[in-house]
Amino acid sequence: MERTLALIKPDATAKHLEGAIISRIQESGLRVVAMKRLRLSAEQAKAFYHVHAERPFFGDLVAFMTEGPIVAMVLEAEGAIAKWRDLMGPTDATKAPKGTIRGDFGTNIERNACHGSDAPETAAFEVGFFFSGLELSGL
Ligand code: 3AN
Repeated sequence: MERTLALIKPDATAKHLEGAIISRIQESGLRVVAMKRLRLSAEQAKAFYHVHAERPFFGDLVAFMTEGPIVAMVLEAEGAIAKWRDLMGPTDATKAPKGTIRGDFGTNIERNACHGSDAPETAAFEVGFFFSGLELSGL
């Protein structure tokens, strides 16, 4: 069984899309094993996205990710990382097909409704960023 981190981003929580997105996750066969709602500080958002620190969009990304609450989840399934990325669709919501979460609920490459880990190493870092071992045991 594989685990991945999913975030419902501030654009989606502002539009009250949490329920719709969680329904799609559950209908796809991904199991929600942990979940919390929180608002990131700028320091926390910078730490989460540290790999993008040198990119020109970093400041905008941190401002966006801190503008409102997010929902963080750990999803579990065989091939959970790829499964969740398929369900989200491509990063740029303007290019994401209808039927994907970003295609249906996102606005552009930045305001794209959700996040998912892109590899096992990033999933391990990202799950550990939001959830403790205690929160992830016995689920
Ligand atoms: P993904 O989240 O699909 O793995 P990444 O890792 O390439 O995409 O990018 C991380 C986040 O940075 C994206 N979710 C997106 O919100 C933002 N981002 C990526 N590229 C751009 C860009 N050119 N302009 C603005 N934001 C971007």
